[in-house]
Amino acid sequence: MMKKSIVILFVLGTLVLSLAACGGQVQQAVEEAAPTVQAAVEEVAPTVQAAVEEAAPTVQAAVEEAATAVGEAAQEDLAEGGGNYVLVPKNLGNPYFDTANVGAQEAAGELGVEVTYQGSAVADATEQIQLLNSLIAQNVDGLAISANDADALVPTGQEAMAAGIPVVTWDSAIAPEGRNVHVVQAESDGIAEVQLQMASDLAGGEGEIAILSATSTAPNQNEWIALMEEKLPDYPGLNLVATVYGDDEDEKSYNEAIGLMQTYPDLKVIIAPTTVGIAASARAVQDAERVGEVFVTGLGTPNQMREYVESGASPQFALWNPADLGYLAIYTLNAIASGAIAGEPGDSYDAGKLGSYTIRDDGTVLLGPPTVFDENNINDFDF
Ligand code: RAM
Repeated sequence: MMKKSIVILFVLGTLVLSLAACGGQVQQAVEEAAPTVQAAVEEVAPTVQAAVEEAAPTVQAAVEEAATAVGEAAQEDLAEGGGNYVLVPKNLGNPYFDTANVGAQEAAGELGVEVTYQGSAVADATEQIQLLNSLIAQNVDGLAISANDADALVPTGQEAMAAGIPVVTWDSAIAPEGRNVHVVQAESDGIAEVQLQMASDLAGGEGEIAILSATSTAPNQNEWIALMEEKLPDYPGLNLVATVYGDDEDEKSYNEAIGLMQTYPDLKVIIAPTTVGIAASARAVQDAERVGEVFVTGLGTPNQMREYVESGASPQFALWNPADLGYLAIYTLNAIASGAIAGEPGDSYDAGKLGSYTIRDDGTVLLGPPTVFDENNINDFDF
């Protein structure tokens, strides 16, 4: 409509100018012609519009075809190697995540893809979201994330997936709607059970226990703690007196452990379901000269815990192999990013030395059962 008016105005304007030049006779001719010109323009307009409308689907189809071709080419590229993925831990400076990165790099080498390891200094959801936003803007080929918050990261995960960037979580999950697949280190139920069992053994079946966790928003620890609370009635002699948070920072965890021993003088066991918390707690027990009275257990890496197994501060703890977890996360991400699988329940794919995996009905993949470490086997492990 706008265009039509402009054309009419232009034509009339030209005629008015000509009028001024040519005088009254011409003016009359023009005035007579004007309605005819306008009618002609109005007559043509629908035809032009119809032609544009007719062409639109063809143009759109061509655009869609081109986009698909680009997408397929990108997938072929990834299948041939060259994918640019990012392994995002909860935070940097944690040997557990560093070991996961060792496994991720091994997978990258085998797959011929690139994996960079990027995280924030502290285990914090806001900082993690900022990092992820910048990785999405860089249009990386895939993200493998250990999440600092299950719900806060959902919009970010959705944004990545909408941009065609697959999201695999591992270790600590984003809620299902914010990721494609979650790689579970071991059944949560089993992780909760083994920690209570170890605590009960160390306490001789009865006494006060406390939990020293990572951050208060950590999806993995919160799930394990909820399951431990649920199972606690199976251990009627154990009395859970407190749950505190060391934020996966060594010093804060150490101070929280000292605080627990001061507040609860009869405390028998600290369960730390975090590799940072368990090592800091064991050190605190040693420094407080409470070895043999207060025992530390939970989830730790053999290399960090060896000296505390020897000293008796932490005779027993559990974990899976974080290197295998990082390795499996990258194989899973590459299977989706390369188009080998859609990432749906029932999809199977190969994960190199770990064998074949199938996505379960709940959209997760399971690495395997945890290992319990003590003085008998700790020297068989080096991570
Ligand atoms: C810490 C982290 C990690 C957790 C391990 C057990 O390294 O909190 O998420 O899985 O502990």
